[in-house]
Amino acid sequence: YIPKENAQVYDYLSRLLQRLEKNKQIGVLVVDDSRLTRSMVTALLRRHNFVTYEAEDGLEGLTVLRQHSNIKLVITDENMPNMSGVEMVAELRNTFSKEDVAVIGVSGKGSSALSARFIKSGANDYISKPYCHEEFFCRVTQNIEHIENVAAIRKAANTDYLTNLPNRRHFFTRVNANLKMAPQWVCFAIIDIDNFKVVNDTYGHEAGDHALKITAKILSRHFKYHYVSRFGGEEFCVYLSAMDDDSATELLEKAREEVAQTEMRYDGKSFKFTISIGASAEFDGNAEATLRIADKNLYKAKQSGRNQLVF
Ligand code: GH3
Ligand code: MG
Ligand code: MG
Ligand code: MG
Repeated sequence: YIPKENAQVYDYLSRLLQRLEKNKQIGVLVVDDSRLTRSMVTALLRRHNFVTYEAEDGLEGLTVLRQHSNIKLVITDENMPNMSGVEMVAELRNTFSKEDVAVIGVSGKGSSALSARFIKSGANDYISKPYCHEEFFCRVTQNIEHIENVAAIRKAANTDYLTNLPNRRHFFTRVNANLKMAPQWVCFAIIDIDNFKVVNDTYGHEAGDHALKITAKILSRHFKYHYVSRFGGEEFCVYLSAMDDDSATELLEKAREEVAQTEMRYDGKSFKFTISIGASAEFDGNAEATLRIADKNLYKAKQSGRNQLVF
């Protein structure tokens, strides 16, 4: 039993400890031409477990930022030789969005015009000197949490909740990015579980869900060098690249065989099922056309008795 007041303290402390644990993975870059200021600010940050980096002007700041992908926050002064803080923020925003790297501009006492310039050039926040440690850490934590929340939302928007595979949206984003590099050979394979309705009807929806997760794992293993996603329902889609028709056929057949041989176990029950695959490597720059052919081939596979690949 923990008394109510103690429970609140306990809750606060455990959140604080979690935060400090997470901070060990997070890089913070301090950009300032004064060595004394840099070492004071980084010492403060290290007390909260952050990994710290330093740069003495905007130009060096950009270089250090590009070298370390763990940097999620930049705290910058304005007046520095070579490149000012505001100039550096404007420049880094060409590469890093506000959701990837947060920037806090440090402005002098009563200099609200500078605070506004920081925000306009792309800083997430500003802090005015002199500041107390409590305000400093409130702003640092708030900005870090903003970055983390956006990353979590992005991941959720791109991931299928049941199987943890990339979802259809992410599939097309990735495929389109890859197609921009003009690959020589491109193949899409649509995979559909056979008579899956029977699995649900016979063993229950939960057993069906479990079987979908197992199938996703098998497919991820077979297509680990390619790109597999859950397209919806009991349907998956694979984007194969950097191969040829024969090796793609072999790979797809192996995946089909393993699913057919796998004993799905759930809640004391055990069952098996098969998959049908429609694939196509007829690609003339239009991915949708290739997918349409793959889909037609899937239909043919179903028509010809299921548990087979039509390429
Ligand atoms: P076919 O061989 O022609 O593909 O037959 P089928 O029964 O697999 O196809 P149909 O499209 O008739 O049924 C698909 C079934 O997949 C119906 C639906 O309940 C089930 N299903 C779709 N998504 C999920 C899911 O997330 N979990 C579970 N348990 N079942 C799902
Ligand atoms: Mg200065
Ligand atoms: Mg099906
Ligand atoms: Mg289906």
